Amino acid sequence: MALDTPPLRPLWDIFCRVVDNLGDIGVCWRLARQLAAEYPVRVRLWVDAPEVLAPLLPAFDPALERQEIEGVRIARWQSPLVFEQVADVVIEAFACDPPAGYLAAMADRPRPPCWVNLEYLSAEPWVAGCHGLASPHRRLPLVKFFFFPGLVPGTGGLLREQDLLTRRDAFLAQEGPRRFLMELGLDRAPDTLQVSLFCYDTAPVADLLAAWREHPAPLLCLVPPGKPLAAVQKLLGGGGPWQVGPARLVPIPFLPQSRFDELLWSCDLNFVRGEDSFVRALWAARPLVWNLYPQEEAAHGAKLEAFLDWYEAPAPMAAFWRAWNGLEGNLQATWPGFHAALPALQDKACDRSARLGSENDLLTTLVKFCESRV
Ligand code: TRH
Repeated sequence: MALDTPPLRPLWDIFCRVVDNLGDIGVCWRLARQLAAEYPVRVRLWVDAPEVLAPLLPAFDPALERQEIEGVRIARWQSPLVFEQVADVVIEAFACDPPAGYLAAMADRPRPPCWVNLEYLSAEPWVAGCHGLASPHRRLPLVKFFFFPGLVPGTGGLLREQDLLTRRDAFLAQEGPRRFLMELGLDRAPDTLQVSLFCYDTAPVADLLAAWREHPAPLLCLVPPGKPLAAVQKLLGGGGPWQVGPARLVPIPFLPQSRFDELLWSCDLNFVRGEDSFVRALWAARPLVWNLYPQEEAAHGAKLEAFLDWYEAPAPMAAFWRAWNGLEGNLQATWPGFHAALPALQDKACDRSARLGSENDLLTTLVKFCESRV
């Protein structure tokens, strides 16, 4: 008797090209693992430089060309690409151009896959008008759809695991911040402002330290490796920890992506950058400072202003953010006003996280979008 073989679950392919830093693979891995964990689909993640994943995902073995972790089949995107079959849904992250051979195989399918270009996050008003637009391929019988993450209805939403906010609240309710610091061999006096500093080396860290030197109360600043630590070392020399007036700056190890949220949940103020850490800081419901990925002619300025508008940021926050991104003003002069606004910004952060949490997350939107197009 032929056993009823269950129908194969749909196959999703995610293509990721590592441009620089960690955000391309950071976003793609977060998307892939949530998709595999929460939806009845098979997930393959094709990465041109998979070794970049290793610090974010300790289980990853850079020596293997293919491996499966947390239900995601991770493969090196070689050229030419070796693939057994074309997926039902193809996610092209950040316009990374999937291989020509793969596109041709997509076109050969009786029903071409749903092909989505996952765009960078922006709060700019034009995003909602472009979200979901179709772009026919110039040569092949294929259509690519533009999918824009966003903060408002009518966009693709933000990546958010189903249990994220519950885990956050449980962490806070169970002394998580204290345990997190203890695991780092640290503790903090009750009136200490605890800060995480994840930024680019173009950020005006010297001005920040000058402001903190004059600060009237203790600060504890946790400095991840890479560009943030390099920026501090360039100014202070040596390997740290350092004491700058009342501010103690402590280098911390790079955390697996699955634990990065705990850093943000444990701090009173988070300096974040790029895209993925920025979104995680929004979910952390803590005051935040965003160091945007630098773009020519300060194009990142429009992205910053659009977000400040959406956030209804008070003037001291807007002034500090503009100075932190080299757009206008003196950072040292804007720190006292920004610091004084932190209690109100804590309430604002909770309100914005709750508002975003009431919207569909990005995967809910993306799966619905694709299901109606396969
Ligand atoms: O590293 P980034 O600057 O990546 C950037 C941005 O994504 C930008 O939009 C993109 O254009 C550019 O890459 C090419 O910042 P981002 O986006 O915050 O990514 C950092 C990732 O690293 C994020 O997934 C969080 C993770 N991370 C950890 O997992 N552990 C850590 O200890 C730290 C500091 C970061």
